Amino acid sequence: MAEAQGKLSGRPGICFVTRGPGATNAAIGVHTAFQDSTPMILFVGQVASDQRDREAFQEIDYRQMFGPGTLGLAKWVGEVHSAERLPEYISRAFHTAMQGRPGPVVLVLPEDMLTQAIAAPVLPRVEPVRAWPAPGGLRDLRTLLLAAERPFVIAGGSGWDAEAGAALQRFAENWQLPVGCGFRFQDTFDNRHPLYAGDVGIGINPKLAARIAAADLVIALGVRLGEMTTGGYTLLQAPRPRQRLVHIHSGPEELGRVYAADLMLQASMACAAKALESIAAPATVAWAGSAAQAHAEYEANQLADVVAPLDMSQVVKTMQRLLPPDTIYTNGAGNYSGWLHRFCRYHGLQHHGRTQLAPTSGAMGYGLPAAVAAALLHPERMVLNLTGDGDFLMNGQELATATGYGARKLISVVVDNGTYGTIRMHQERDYPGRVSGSDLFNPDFAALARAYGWRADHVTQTAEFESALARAIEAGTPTLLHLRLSADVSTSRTTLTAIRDTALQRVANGAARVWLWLSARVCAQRLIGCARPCSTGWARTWRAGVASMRLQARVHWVLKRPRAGQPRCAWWSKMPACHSSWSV
Ligand SMILES: Cc1ncc(C[n+]2csc(CCOP(=O)(O)OP(=O)(O)O)c2C)c(N)n1
Ligand SMILES: [Mg+2]
Repeated sequence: MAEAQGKLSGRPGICFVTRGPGATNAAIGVHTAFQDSTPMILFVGQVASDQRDREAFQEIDYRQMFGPGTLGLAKWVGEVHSAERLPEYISRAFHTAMQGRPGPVVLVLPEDMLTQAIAAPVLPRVEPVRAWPAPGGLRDLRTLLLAAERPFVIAGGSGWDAEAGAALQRFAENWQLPVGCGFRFQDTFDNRHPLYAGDVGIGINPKLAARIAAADLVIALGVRLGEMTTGGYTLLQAPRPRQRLVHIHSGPEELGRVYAADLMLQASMACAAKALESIAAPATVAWAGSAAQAHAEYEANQLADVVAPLDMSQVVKTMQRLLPPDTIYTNGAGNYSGWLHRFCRYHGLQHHGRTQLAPTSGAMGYGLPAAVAAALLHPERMVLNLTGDGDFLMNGQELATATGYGARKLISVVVDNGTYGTIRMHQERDYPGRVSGSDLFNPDFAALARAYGWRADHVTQTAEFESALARAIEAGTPTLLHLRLSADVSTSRTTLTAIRDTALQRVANGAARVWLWLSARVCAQRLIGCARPCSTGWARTWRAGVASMRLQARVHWVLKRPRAGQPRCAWWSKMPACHSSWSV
């Protein structure tokens, strides 16, 4: 919830937890804030100073646990030993959380320090110091743009405000640049704008992926260029992409961290876009028309085959049709989120601020608490949480928080497919037909929600969704919609059956190849009258070679038993044991 508040407000969300189990419980939120560059401060209790290092009750060394910042949890961990210095530490925590690349800070509060009475000064409200891009860098960027033929902008990350969102749009318009949004930062650029090309994340539109791969200049604006935004570092090859790369980011430590960009500019996003819109554009650009084509491909990707009885693309489109434009959408992790990413059109920061709360860390359980936080922070706005069944079960108890604190315009749509569908998808793809631990044994989510004081409805067919959602909006009280979806409907593009069939085909093809190879060798060996079935050219490594020999000899032995008196290939059995997957 604190992370979501940080995302929505741009100022640190505040979270207080007890020591030990409280801190470990909060770790997933800290990690989420780190990967999303969200300002957040976690205050953690600590054992009294005179008990330290005894592994006293619930004691943990939080500097070891959460720090240092380079390891990917907290940006900074401070431990306050004197109550007199609390203002200094808290002021630093706010500055650190908001400045440079925003992120989470952990402040540790030993028990004895908490009861001291002090007369420390109250420090002024912290406003983050912001960095503008260097003017020389802007000139270089202009030169790169003028030399480009197929430029592309990927925008996202944190630290934006409404003005910066509007400035980004003007920059794109001035230069007619196609713009994609980084993974789970889809609200950075208005998805309805004719220059919008789509989201650059999991399940990316293949045409968009091809466009980025074929670009000759990529301007990464605010995004970290992580694994999800770069298609596993393939759209932009690490460390030296094929495309020319301009990387603009608020954290100097992110610049050059993975990519050797052609131009790197350190700037806060609130300033960067305003600087970019001041770069003078020529009357015409070499790539005129390509942005319109990119947008047409985005629109074409909005079309999908009809799925019966429950069509998730229609569910998302119905949501957008019925819900007000400033609705905040939240989700966690799971294949279900793919429908939201593909079909929800976020409106751009200049219109309603952030409207997408979603973890780039892929933390399941994020969406519901984020939605509760959003509903309490913005009681005038609708908040819609789309969640998987596995995802919901991670933090479903937050229904009580919503009820207890009087959230109203809050809807949670649970996509119940009875499985950790993402994991099942991977199982079918790599080990077809071998399902392991991915089934879920779900409650009646609607009944569960009613027990928490929520309204609830079941939906099993596309046609039922619209009226159920309309009732939820009308009700003005938290409502859970329990959607039952066939587990076979794996993603917005394919089914489990198709994934399994393809994988089985691959396995069959592989087996056929091995069989042909073995048969060919056996035939060759018969032809040349060789007693040894295994001679040369087998596998590259010793272990694989040993394994293939054993396999070949075994198959030979089973299928082509040698004639009496003829020496059988027994020497292979003297080979050392082999532990490769080829073992037979
Ligand atoms: C806290 C956490 N645990 C585990 C994972 C790994 N994981 C990613 S998606 C997923 C399954 C999601 O299941 P569900 O919410 O039912 O969505 P579905 O894929 O079925 O649509 C899992 C286990 C994760 N991302 N986060
Ligand atoms: Mg599921």
